[in-house]
Amino acid sequence: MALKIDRRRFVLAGGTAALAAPFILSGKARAAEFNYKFANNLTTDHALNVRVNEAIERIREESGGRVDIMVFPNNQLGSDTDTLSQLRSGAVEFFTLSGLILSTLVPIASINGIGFAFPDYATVWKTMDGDLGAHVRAGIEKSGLHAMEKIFDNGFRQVTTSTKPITGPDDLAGLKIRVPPSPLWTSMFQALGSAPVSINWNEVYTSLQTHVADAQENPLSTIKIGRLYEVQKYVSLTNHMWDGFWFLANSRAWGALPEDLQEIVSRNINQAAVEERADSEKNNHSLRAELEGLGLTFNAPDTGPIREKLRSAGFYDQWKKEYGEEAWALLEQTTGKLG
Ligand code: X2X
Repeated sequence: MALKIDRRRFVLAGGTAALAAPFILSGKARAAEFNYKFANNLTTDHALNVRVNEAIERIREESGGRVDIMVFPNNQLGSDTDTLSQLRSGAVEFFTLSGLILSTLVPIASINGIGFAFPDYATVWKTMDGDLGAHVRAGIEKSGLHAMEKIFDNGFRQVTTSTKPITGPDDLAGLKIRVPPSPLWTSMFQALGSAPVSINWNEVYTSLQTHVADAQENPLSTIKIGRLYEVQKYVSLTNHMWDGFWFLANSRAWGALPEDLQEIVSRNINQAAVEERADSEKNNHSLRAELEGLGLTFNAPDTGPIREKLRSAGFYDQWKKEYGEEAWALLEQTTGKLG
């Protein structure tokens, strides 16, 4: 506050510079004590960016201008893999990342991506806001990163292709499908007999356009913001996996914030996550019609045989071993028996 008044006096004393006063006083121009960067892979119109931007405004106000967070959306600072390195080194202070991609650093973080684990959003939030989520966050904490309590929604993932609709496991066999860089994703589509290729999100559009891959899988909202309807023809509603974004901080940068500022930041970011989840669920109702209008053809296959294929390929047994009995039990606590 004191800083604000001093600056005003200074500016007003400057004669013609008084005209610039309103701009100089605006939050953005004020030099904050903590200037942090937040990177993410989504366009500015995605609900995550909309809600986090609102949170950043509240953080600026509630902290009296001490914390200012600058947003770098749409992989402006590099691919997800590159940005994760920047987060670890402290070149970026905040980053939202899929737990499955984070698993390259924190293996347990991919556990929510187990095929067909969640029947609905209610079960997702019960799990991720409950014991399993806490277990994953404890793992993240040990890796030099800090995760906010509430995970943001990416969504239930659906398969798109340029070649044919997926009606059952036979259509997945041999399919050149792009998956994000993560052992769980590759393992799952290998178990389904597909030919998965690991590609970061910022190269997905081009890889589909040039047929490096014929297919990919993502939630409808992400298919829309990535304009994938321009390079894909079919959407098959497989709901094969739920994926979310952890809001991560570099631990040193997080630790540098005094406790009162940590409280302001985490409360507001967690609020943004809860709001974004609601936006996302609401948007899902209209997205199918919207994407049909943009030229995509939808089908809803019986997913039982796809799930059976995963089971018989030993997918569930293998990943239960990877994560260990304790974590698997935490997952099944809310989802019921898997595999
Ligand atoms: O890379 C993807 O497909 C995306 C955008 O869904 C994630 O961030 C995991």
